[in-house]
Amino acid sequence: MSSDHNPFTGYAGRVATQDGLYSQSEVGLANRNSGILLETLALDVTPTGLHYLLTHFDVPLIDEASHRLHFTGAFETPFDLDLDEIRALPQVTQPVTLECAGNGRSGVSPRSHSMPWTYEAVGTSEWTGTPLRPLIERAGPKSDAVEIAFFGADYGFDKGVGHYFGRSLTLAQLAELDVLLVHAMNGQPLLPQHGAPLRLIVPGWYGMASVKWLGRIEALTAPFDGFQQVRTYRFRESDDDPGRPVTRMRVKSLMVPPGVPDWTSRKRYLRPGPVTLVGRAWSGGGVPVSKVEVELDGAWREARLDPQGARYAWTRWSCDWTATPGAHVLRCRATDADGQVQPLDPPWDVAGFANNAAQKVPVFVDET
Ligand SMILES: Nc1nc2c(c(=O)[nH]1)N[C@H]1C(S)=C(S)[C@@H](COP(=O)(O)O)O[C@H]1N2
Ligand SMILES: [Mo]
Repeated sequence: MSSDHNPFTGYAGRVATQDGLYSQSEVGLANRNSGILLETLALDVTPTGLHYLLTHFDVPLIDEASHRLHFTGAFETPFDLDLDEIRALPQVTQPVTLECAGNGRSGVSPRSHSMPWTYEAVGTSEWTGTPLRPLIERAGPKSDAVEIAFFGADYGFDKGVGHYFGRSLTLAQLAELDVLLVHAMNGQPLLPQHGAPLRLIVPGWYGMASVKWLGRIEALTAPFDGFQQVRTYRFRESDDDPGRPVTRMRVKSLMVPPGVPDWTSRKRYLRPGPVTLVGRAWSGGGVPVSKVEVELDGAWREARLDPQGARYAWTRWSCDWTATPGAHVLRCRATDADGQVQPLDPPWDVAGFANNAAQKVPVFVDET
């Protein structure tokens, strides 16, 4: 019997969650959207196949030979470009740290029913492409244009609303941000899951702004009201709060979990004696990290910071510790040049966005 019951309309609200217990749909999301392996935090650049993934709908499989990027809407001179034309423009390669705004969601209680990240939705890649600004200037936003919207080729439903993944930036934001139109990652053409053949990279902002599978850039004469712009990626105190947009990444640090793990619990086992803890720290908006502290044996100790490399890439830190027998919980927290410090407890947000609370790594130190 056919039914006209459409499960995507009449949205009944997100499923309730329970701390520490994950539903089948959350596990399904976690299987599609992998995080980095924290041991790769030892590297400046995350190996391509180990970069985190966040894809809302299905990965569109695009034929690069026929793909075109359309500049449409309120531009004086709309035009199209194919991939060869984009690769013939001035090229830059830049390491950029990308973090998902939902990273840390599992630490926020009650947890929003969505991709249940713990710490690992972050990575750094060397992106190659062309700066976006000259292309926007060439298309020439009309005098009444206020925002530029970026659309991916992926379509799906969220909260009963069907839409192509789309995000916008105001003209003022575009003037400030070093947005790139990229076709390569770590010296190889983009992989399908990372937006092949073309994506945006918005350095210094959470990942949602870096639209994958980019096909259309549209100048708008009114603020963009797309789902991914106004219905989500907003900091909200409660469900009826209109909220404030999520933009720049918050200051954060992570460590490579020391020692060796237990297979299923991932708890760490370490021998007593000297150990060098290492990790990475970053902040948003190109603001450098000024300090990293590690909590060892109940006291916060300042870590060594490597010199900051590229403006939008994370910084390596290290700290020596003499591990003493027993159970310990190691923590690290970063401070940026604007004086922003990571909190020890997760900041509240309905959807669990931008939880930059200090990472906790339980370790057990023993002779045997
Ligand atoms: N078209 C499209 N672009 C997208 C997304 C998406 O689902 N569709 N996810 C965004 C989010 S939320 C993040 S965190 C980054 C993740 O990029 P990655 O999967 O290459 O790490 O892509 C962003 N761009
Ligand atoms: Mo994200």
